[in-house]
Amino acid sequence: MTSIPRPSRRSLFAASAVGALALATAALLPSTNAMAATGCSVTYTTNSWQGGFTANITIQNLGDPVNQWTLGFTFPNSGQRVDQGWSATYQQSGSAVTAKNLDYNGTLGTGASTTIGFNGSWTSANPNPTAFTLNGTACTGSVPTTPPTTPPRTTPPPTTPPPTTPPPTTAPPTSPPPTTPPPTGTPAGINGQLRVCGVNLCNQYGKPIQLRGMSTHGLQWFANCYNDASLDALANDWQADLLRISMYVQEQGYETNPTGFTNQVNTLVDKASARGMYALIDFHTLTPGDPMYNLDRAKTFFASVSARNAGKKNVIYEITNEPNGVSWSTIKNYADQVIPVIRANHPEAVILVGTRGWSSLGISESGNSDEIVNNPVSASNIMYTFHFYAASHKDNYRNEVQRAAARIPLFVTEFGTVTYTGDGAVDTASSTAWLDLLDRLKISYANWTYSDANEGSASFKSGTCASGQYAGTANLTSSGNFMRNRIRTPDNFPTS
Ligand code: IDC
Repeated sequence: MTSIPRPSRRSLFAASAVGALALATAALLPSTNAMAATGCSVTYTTNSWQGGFTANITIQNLGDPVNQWTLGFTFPNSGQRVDQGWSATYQQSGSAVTAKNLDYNGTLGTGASTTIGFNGSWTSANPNPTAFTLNGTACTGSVPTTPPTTPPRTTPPPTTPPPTTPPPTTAPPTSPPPTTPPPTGTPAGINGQLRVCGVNLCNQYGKPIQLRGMSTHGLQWFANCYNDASLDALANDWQADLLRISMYVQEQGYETNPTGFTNQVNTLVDKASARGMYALIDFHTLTPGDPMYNLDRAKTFFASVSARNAGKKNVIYEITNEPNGVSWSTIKNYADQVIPVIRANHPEAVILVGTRGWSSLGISESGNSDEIVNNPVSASNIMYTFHFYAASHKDNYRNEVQRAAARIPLFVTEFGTVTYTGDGAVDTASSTAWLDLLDRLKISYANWTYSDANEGSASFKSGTCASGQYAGTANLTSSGNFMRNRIRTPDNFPTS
């Protein structure tokens, strides 16, 4: 998304020149670009904190259909700024802001709406703008009492006359691209929207389930391992329920190209969704271990991906991978700030919170789960993460996981069959003991890694991703063989 230049004489001039050009062009374009007198209706909601905010803007076209649009509004306070936007290209001159459609959301039929948003900053106060224009027409329209002309996505047209009350469908998708439901019979198709129930993860029927799947390696290094062929193999040959999408923040990751990595994550969410897998979005912090170092990046990233994926039932958010060298109260403080950013856009999604000592529930830094039980994150529908490497972490870790699992909801978002270095031989006895325990407790897991990295934890032999041959066992490492055998056994998800 465009970064916004600070106002100057030059940018003011440039912006008004562009505005004048747009007006002149509109007069020459077909009538589909003109707004009818009834105009538009805009809903602008914000989630604000000291100095910053996230804004979501739903634009409804109440006039003739358009195939491109520009929304205009003015901030009431001079210290308010757009910093990073999504689903539109933003420009700001002084207090005046315009947001222009992107390719995929330019077309708005009569009654159709679209949602865009941005992260902003403020200095003295943060009142919402109240007057909006769409293609120059004031948005004074009220929301029509009839449902939008686009049909609700899941309900086929009724054969009997429609009831007089609007159908009790879910809210219209808040962000593009349009969400298609996961395919029938797939893990996401069967289980639908997940919810934390007590210490378990429950499916749409309120029954505890366990998801079993794989984690990507760092997207910045192994992008060539994540494509239609590899994800077909994961969904169909491995029968995996879950893809964890590991987006490193440092080490040449997100911080070097926020837009590029955000898009890469969204593309993989779509590929997992199309195959009926759950998509776990991992904000892969590691070094530095203090999640607060990445707080602003986390807010920006999660505001964007949660708005973009809000219509999906198969998306889970992991807000920090492995905090280390910091207290539980620091992690909790981070969680208390990041969770509301996601909830503002995607209220029903399950959110996963990392724990102290590289997500060891504190054990690797001489603590235990009591610190979480005594001071839990103040949000519902969340789970705590636990990570282990089977050749390094054994009985004392297993005992604490068993103890913690009775008291707090756990999700193993990452584990290895090898040592914590990510390399070495598979410890089959310890890996088996771990997975038997997780199966018994119905704790979901993702294995590190579904990649061809040259290290013992990788599932594929080096060079596999270049060859494009993922299905079957020919290119698997020992770890890959072990994990494929564990994951592809039947799930038997409850369906009522
Ligand atoms: C490791 C990778 C390795 C890479 C390194 C870089 O396997 O190829 O060079 O990260 O930081 C974790 C981390 C995970 C580690 C993994 C293995 O979440 O990023 O991946 N590990 O060391 N925690 C415990 C182990």
